[in-house]
Amino acid sequence: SSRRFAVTKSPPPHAYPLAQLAAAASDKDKFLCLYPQLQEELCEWFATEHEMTPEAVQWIRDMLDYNVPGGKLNRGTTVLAVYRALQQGKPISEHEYAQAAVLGWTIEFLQAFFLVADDIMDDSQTRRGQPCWYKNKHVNLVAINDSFLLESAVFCILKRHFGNEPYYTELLELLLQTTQQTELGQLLDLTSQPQGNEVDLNRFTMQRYKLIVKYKTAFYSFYLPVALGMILAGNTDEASYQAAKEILLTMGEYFQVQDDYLDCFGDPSVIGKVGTDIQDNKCSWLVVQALERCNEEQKNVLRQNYGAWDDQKVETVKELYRTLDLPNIFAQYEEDSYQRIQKALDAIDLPRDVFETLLNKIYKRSK
Ligand code: DMA
Ligand code: MG
Ligand code: MG
Ligand code: MG
Repeated sequence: SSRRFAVTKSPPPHAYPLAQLAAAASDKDKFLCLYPQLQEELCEWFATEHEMTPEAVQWIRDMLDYNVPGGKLNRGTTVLAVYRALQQGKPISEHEYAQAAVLGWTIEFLQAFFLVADDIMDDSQTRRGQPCWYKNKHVNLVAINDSFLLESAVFCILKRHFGNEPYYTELLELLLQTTQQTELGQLLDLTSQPQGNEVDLNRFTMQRYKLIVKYKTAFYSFYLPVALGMILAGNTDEASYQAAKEILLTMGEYFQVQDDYLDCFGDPSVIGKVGTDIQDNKCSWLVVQALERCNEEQKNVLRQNYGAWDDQKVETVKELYRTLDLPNIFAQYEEDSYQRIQKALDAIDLPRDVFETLLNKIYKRSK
């Protein structure tokens, strides 16, 4: 209608690197082909439309390189895999690959936003084998604003590459909703213990745990990439989104249980980060499991040692976990989850290989 006006007009995207895409051997390589273009487009946009100085543009360029492309890229490449699976053999043009990759990058930018902020809130030291962004002397709390910029970049990319598509609003609303769900999850995670008081072990229940991880991890890590791929492939059947969501949230829970296990028992040189869950007083899967198996004396050990930045106390908690056989309990949980998810897959009529590939990427992961 005549009341609508464009608040911002995105210039059209640069030409996609089609020859490079055609030559790339793997999905991951195809995916990586698009990153330099997205970085360039953002920097150009900030410089021309928003008058950013060369110094500010350089800051953003470096900040993106530091925080966006260095992860496993599982979430982003899943969009490609889902999109391909839903074509059911129909050949995909390099242009369509490029579009799917760009959409995948929106999740990687969103993830970078969550991680930069998460590391500040969790008092973490390292991420992806390097100091957390905020730990750099020249960055410090500028990282808070950088995390906001990473989030807003998601929506610049989306508008520029999908703004004219009929399904733009669906993509936009899904990304907005998922961002909010993740932030709510972070709230539950960060407030699972009241600040400054003695540790209240009664709050570490499986019920609370499941709610935290559904919101802070499962929506954005598992449902989002698959749902974006489905929207891009033109799936408009609401029931199939519901069916996918149910199974993907289960996978997301399993993934966060692994993250919690690795936080305590993983090899920092492999997972690229040093664990902080015990120090941070987190409602981790391990502490919930421990409490279900503790006698009163062991409960007291937890009460006196959990939630402190004290290496000796942290070691005492880890020892208790070993005494309670948690590494084996975890291995059993991992096996059970795998079987449970496989079974749920028998009942779904979406392309099974999408979910299987996802599941096999995370099953028994060490990072
Ligand atoms: C992960 O929580 C959730 C988000 C939204 C980043 P976490 O703090 O356990 O993640 P990590 O172990 O990677 O710091
Ligand atoms: Mg963290
Ligand atoms: Mg956290
Ligand atoms: Mg963790």
